[in-house]
Amino acid sequence: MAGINGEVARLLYEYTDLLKLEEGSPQAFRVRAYERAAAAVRDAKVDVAGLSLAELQRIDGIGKSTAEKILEYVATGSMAGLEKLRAKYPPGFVELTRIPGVGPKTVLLLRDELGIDSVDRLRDAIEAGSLADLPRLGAKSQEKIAKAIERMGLHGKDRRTPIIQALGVALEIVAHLERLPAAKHVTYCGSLRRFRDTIGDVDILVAATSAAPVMDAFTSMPMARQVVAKGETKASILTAGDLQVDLRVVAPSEFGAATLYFTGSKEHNIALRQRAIERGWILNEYALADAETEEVVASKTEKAIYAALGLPLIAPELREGWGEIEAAEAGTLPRPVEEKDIRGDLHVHSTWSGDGRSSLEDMVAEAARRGLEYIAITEHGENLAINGLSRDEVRSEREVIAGLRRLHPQLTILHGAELNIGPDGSLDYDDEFLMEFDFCVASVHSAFDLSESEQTDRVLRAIAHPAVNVVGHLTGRRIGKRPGIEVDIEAVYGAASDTGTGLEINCHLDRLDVPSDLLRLARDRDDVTFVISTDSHHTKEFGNVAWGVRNARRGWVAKARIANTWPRDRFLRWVAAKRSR
Ligand code: DGT
Ligand code: CA
Ligand code: CA
Ligand code: ZN
Repeated sequence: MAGINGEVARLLYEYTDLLKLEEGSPQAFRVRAYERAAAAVRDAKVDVAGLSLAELQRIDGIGKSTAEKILEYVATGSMAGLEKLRAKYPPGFVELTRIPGVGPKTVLLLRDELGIDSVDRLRDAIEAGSLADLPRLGAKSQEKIAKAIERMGLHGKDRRTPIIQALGVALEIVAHLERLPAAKHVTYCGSLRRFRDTIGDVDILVAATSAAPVMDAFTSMPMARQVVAKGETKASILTAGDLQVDLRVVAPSEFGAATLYFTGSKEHNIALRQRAIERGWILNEYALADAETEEVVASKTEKAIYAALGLPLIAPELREGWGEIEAAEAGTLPRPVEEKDIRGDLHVHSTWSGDGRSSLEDMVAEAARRGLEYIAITEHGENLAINGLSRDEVRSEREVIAGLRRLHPQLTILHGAELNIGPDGSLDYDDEFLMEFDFCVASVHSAFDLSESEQTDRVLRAIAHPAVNVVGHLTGRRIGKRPGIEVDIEAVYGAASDTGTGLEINCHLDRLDVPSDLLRLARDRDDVTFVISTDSHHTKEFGNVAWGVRNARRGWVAKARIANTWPRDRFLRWVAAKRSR
């Protein structure tokens, strides 16, 4: 959806994060109110830009103070309340709060007692041993913090933006520019199109019959807080969230060459240019052309350029210089999975789970409407405090599902559960009860700071259980917020293969878990089976399947290895095989 909702939601989320510091607790009433408001704006069906104070407040979740902030943003391009908190809690300081095990109170203590206002300074202080004097931080917590910093890989200067934020910005800009009559094609390129987890800056490419109106529309967008540069066909802006966006306008006939060039990666481009040179051609952002006569060989589409270079179209997600050109040439690139290949969704919640937001009836109806052939309803297991289902609730839901099967005869509905893998690898309920489910996902939701061998052991123990068909979001990471657990990935792949257990590729944009770099480590093993699941908590989250598909492509996972691309019968045989072990 075009408009400013994404940008406003992001600012409100940022405001929420800073409020947590201000209030000293993530549970404070105001924090939770703004969090709800941010979600309401993100999910709103209308563009909030055109609404009055009263209309805004009519949206469920938006109160008066949020409505005022939105109006202020529309009128002035900023929110004074947010600016105030930003000044009080600068980015380096906020980064400190993202270190697992370091809560708002500790961060304030570090600042007030030791003047620590960035991760780099904290690292120095730990090395110098100066944390030892603090009353509330023992040697053990110091060690824990030091390890967490190392695992997060935070470096002050090269801060990158999580893909969930960058993609939101990019999609809004693309929609905004697509409305211009002069714009023939609009796309985002760069690391975002390659689907990296984190993004340095957003690159937007427009093919237009005339550049000026595109340039003007771009630099005058409400989200453009600052215009960094503006020429005839190139411009850069900073958004209110401090993300840089580069724009490039080209002629429609150059669009293929330009997309290829600006998608990168640099390594991939260099390898392609080398291939061009070997053929007596040059490849740049305008065209693939003869080096001497300058006659254009190909330029309109990426596909035509690859074809001229003797290659099939290589999916953007693979263009990292990791051997994709050699594999394409040898015909060994994985057959890329596409959204239309996905026949089932195997991780679905409803309001039966404490954190579900659409009813079971609505979730099932939406799955049927989307043409899925099978789904697994997987509410949280009882060990997940407030969100899990008791045994009685599980039995009651089973009866409701029996009714829904009659209502949707085309859809195979598995009654499943998302079990919690305990610190020791134990699961919810008991073995007999677990085998009454049709299908189980098991996921880590706790104890993120165990050692690698402890994490590996708990995951392997879950994999060994006959009721566990799939391990959900393997590492538990939240991109930019929480590093994942560390596991011996070879051991996990080995055990998954031995037992016929699948590994989930979770589609949430802030998870993308299994991460693509770990997926790639399995690129030569066709004995490991994956599933792409949305982990939906709301009907509109089924659409996230597109992100899981792209993460799978980036991880070199061939379609054939993804169980929910299989026809229903084959898929059900695979499910049954594990449960009868
Ligand atoms: P990022 O922004 O750090 O997440 O990563 P990218 O890949 O988006 O990098 P960016 O924004 O600097 O440039 C976008 C693309 O433009 C890049 O992937 C390839 C192309 N490009 C940029 N600079 C060069 C260059 O010096 N040589 C070549 N061959 N390509 C370049
Ligand atoms: Ca970029
Ligand atoms: Ca750039
Ligand atoms: Zn879940």
